[in-house]
Amino acid sequence: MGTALTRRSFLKAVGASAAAACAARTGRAAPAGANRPPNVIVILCDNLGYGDVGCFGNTVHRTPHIDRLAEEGTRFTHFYATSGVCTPSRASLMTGCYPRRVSMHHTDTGDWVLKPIAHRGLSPGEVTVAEVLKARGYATAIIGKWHLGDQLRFLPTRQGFDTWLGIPYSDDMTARPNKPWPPLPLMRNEAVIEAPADRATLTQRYTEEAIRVITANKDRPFFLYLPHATPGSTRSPHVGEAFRGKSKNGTWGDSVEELDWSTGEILAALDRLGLDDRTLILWMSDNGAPRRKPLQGSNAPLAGWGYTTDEGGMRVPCLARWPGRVPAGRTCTELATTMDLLPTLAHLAGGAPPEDRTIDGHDIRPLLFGEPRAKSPYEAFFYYDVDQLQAVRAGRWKLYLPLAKKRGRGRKVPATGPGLLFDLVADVAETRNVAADHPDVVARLTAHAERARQDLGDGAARGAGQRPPGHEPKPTPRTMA
Ligand SMILES: [Ca+2]
Repeated sequence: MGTALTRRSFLKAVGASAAAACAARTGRAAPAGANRPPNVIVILCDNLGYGDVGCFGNTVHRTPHIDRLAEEGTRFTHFYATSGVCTPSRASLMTGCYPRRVSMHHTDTGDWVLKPIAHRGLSPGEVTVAEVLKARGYATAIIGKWHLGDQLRFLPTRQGFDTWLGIPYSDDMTARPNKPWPPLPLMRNEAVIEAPADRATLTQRYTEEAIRVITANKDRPFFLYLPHATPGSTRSPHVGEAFRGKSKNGTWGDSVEELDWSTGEILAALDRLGLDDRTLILWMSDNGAPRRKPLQGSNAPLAGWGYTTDEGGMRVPCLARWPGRVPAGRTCTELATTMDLLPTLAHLAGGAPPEDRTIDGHDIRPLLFGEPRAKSPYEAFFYYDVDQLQAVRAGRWKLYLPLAKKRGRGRKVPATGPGLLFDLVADVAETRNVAADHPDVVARLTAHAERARQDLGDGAARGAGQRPPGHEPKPTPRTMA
């Protein structure tokens, strides 16, 4: 209860100042856009790999609209999701914290992602980026996949979002033998409006809804979180009829090209409504492309696949566009992460992240705005596979830790010795282990890892800085009324 009370007082405090700011805005006619906090659109693709779009080197998928974000904005080439899979990755984007900090690194049964009718959810006591922005007077909407708890009290409508159209978990979690799961529910706020959801039409309907939300809120700041269903977790992505069979890379390529179309529709709407120069678009993926036979997605030139702590599993493509504010045609090679969204957007909205708790992310406005000599605020970044700390990065170096029992499908590392050290700048594909040449670097990164173990925990050992998850003792399925 203590956490929830603190959260309420935080929201009350920032809400009061936002209300005052609103009154000041409406009381006097200011020039359009002057000092107005930006609209924010976060487009999150699901399982789309580092090498899946043209502006990150893909030569097969046609992605002119996403590439336009790079031409008119900044590419972040050392940008990380905090996990190789959905639930923990999204928990970080929402809270600005490592998954273990908010205990969303695994489910009650030790699975990596939440399944339907889950006991666990993101604690209602956590403060989401939607709540921070709502308290600053933003309209807030989520269109797409939530995956932070499917029980009523864990839904996005209870975590700062005014409206929701989308699915509560992954699109491959459908009714099946031996699982008492309901038909895949499409939700409008807290009601199921379609089950099973017609997955092939989701990207198109999400896009239409996004344009409705943008249009309805064109005169006030809005936060639109658009976590797409695709390419997603199904063996063959569900694609709209207009895009099926149109790419040169099967349904995976079709879905990437449909996502590109969607991005183009949103850009056209912003242009039509005159919102270009007051809208920040952040485009990214929640984790790398998983390994499939035959091959589908691409994490090139990074090594490894989604669902692991390899670079290809957790380093994702990221683009930022805000004409006049975010430099156009620039590449940022500094380390940044999805945890930076909450603190950065809080400051852009004239607020601040919650101060009564640890937030792992940083305000990266200097990187976003391309300030000369701006550096990554990260001393170190930690790679967890479910509950196990497997690697640490500091500056250009990544150390895969020696582990007696390494879990998951990632890179094999000797159980003893210093671990494997790679220079991610000079050796992007991690082909040369240079641990023997740099014992000082190994020692420094090993010390960082030890601090993470104390603070965030490792395996069954709880970290001193972990906060509890939400728990629903009697979970129910989301079904049609
Ligand atoms: Ca995912």
